[in-house]
Amino acid sequence: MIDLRSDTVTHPTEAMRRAMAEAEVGDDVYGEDPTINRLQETAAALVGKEAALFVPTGTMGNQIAIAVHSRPGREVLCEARAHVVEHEMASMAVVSGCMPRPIATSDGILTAEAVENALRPDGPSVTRAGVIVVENTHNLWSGAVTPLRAVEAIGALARDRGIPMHMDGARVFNAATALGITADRMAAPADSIMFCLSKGLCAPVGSLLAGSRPFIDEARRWRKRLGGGMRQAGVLAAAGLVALQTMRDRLAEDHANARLLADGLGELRGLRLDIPDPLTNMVYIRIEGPRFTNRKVVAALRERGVLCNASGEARIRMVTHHGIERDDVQTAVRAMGEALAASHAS
Ligand code: TLP
Repeated sequence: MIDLRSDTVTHPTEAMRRAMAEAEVGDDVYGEDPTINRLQETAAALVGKEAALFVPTGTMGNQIAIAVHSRPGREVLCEARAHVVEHEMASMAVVSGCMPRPIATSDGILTAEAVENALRPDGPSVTRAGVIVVENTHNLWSGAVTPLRAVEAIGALARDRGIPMHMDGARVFNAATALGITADRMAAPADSIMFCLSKGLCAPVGSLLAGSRPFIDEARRWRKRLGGGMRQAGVLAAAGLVALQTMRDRLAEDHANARLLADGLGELRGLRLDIPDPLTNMVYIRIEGPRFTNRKVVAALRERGVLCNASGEARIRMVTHHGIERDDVQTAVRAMGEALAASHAS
């Protein structure tokens, strides 16, 4: 099977498995797991923050950030298709008592101007802003990259208004790779950043939340509150360290393959690419014509050995990652041509 459903389907490498087997461990609730401590220090340095916290998932990292930065009765300003709105099970409402203020864009790139327009002057019947969340890369916008300048402008606005800014950097290394900059520059304007080890970096489990030391001290309490206090999880952190050391440099291959995929799909009739020239590792397409549904095409692709996800808004998402080679991309494009023909015939 050529599995293009997500970069989350990647498996740990041999080096990760060896590191996991040999990891030194301790009880991390007591702060005594040396491998986790090393991962946290490494992660903090990579994104240029004082401290970092190992969390089981990106969702938990984002939601802890919202809980620490905001408070009940406040708004979370974010792009309208942000993961914190679309895929985190209404956590911001359930866990933090916040509601989203989704900001619609035409390309997934949040600008300071758009955020400023969404901020309302304070008054007796106005809900206050609790935190601004910038997602980079932006999953539901074909892995769009918010340019550094835009992130810096939002950061300046946030500071000016005294509103914390969090970056959902699940794929921040993809963003940094696409822009040819380091992740610490991308993270600098944000008060906190979450990034995932278990996507394009191929670790089996885990994400990091990074920020100032007082922020991380509070985040650690929230992690425990949510049941995320892990014990000898150094076995997982060991894979994460290998992921950070060995897997960042190859993300450009995934981007090149996504571009190849977009180019191939772009030549087929019966579909439209959301963004014809993706910058990172995601391609979103829409199936054209009333006779096709994205689910039907996804099922026809599965029969041909290609897995991808039907997404909302009648779209299909395809994600490139470690283990997907150029040949697989070409096979997937051929399969899509056949799937469209088969869906048309049925
Ligand atoms: N994204 C997953 C699904 O939840 C959609 C995927 O397959 O892409 N932020 C962003 C931008 C994400 O894309 C994801 C996961 C998360 C946060 C949450 O990470 P996890 O899955 O570790 O909770």
